[in-house]
Amino acid sequence: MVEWTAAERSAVAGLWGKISVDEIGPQALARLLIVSPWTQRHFSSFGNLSSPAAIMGNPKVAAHGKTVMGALDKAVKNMDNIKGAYRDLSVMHSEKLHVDPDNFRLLADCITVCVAMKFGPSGFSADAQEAWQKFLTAVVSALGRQYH
Ligand code: HEG
Repeated sequence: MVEWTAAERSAVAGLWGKISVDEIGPQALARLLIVSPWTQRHFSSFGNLSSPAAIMGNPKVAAHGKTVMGALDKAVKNMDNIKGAYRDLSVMHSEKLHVDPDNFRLLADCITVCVAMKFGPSGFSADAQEAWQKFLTAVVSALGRQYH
């Protein structure tokens, strides 16, 4: 189980309270599909992903980005049992969707980049980044659990 300091808990909760899932979710998923194009293979039913502009303007990418980002709320609310909170999601990604677990880390990094661009040096201090990346690492690990 991950241990959290009071400062880390408050940094994660504070950042999460400021994040718009509807803004950052679509940006982060679009960024993943552009920066790591092999991830597009999971989204062949989403229509046009032929260029960065197409990906950023694709409504199915935007909708799924909101779904994925919205799922982080469960981890924020269960910081002491993120593995338990994501048990079913891990099984689904492993056994049904066959997503390579390396891709969870890549998406987490895209989320961090988008959060950093949004809040800048004052809102996303090094302290806040430390707590946030620790949080996302726990999320990535929990999602990867079914693969271990
Ligand atoms: Mg996944 C579905 C969360 C990374 C590919 N993902 C979902 C769903 C959630 C979710 C909540 C909907 C579950 C449901 O319908 O019951 N995904 C989620 C998180 C993260 C993640 C929290 C990492 C932070 N997903 C991820 C990555 C890929 C991927 C990296 C592929 C590169 N997810 C994927 C696909 C689906 C979901 C293909 C099904 C989409 C659909 O058919 O609508």
